Amino acid sequence: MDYGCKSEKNGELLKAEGTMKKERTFLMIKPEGVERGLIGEIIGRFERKGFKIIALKLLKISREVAEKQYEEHRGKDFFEGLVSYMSSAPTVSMVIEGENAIAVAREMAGVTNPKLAKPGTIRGDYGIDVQRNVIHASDSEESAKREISIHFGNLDSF
Ligand code: IDP
Ligand code: MG
Repeated sequence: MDYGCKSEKNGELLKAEGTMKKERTFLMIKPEGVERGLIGEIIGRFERKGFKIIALKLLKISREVAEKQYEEHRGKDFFEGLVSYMSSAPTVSMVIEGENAIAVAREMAGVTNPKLAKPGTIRGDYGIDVQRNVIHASDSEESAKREISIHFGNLDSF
């Protein structure tokens, strides 16, 4: 069965067409999303899509937490700017749960560069530039597990 949610970037995550898998993923509304009053709009999109919010918090994260979050990018030219930016002002972190949550949330976020992201995606609709692209969404099961644990610890009983 084809659920029609394949895309070039996330196709591999959804290649098991017809397999609906209940998952959790980690999302973060970046500082400019909070600053511009987009919290409700963004959370609303995930609620209307049918995802359940498992955990939610608004806070300014430390530089250390931002570095852990983006560990895979350490050494790249944008790393310093990215971790400084992400720890510069409040963000909203959340864990959502639902069918194929990881890949579907990535689809809803859109591709990294807002100029290339499709209209109707969060980045396509609200992103400013590649750093200020409004939202972070985990890119795999492994990342989701790791990122949930960095920001919320053990949520297994929730
Ligand atoms: P993703 O957020 O779509 O998974 P990644 O390549 O994992 O994209 O990059 C993580 C974050 O780092 C991006 O969301 C963006 O904020 C920032 N970033 C990525 N590439 C660049 C760049 O070339 N310049 C500035 N920031 C970048
Ligand atoms: Mg990434």
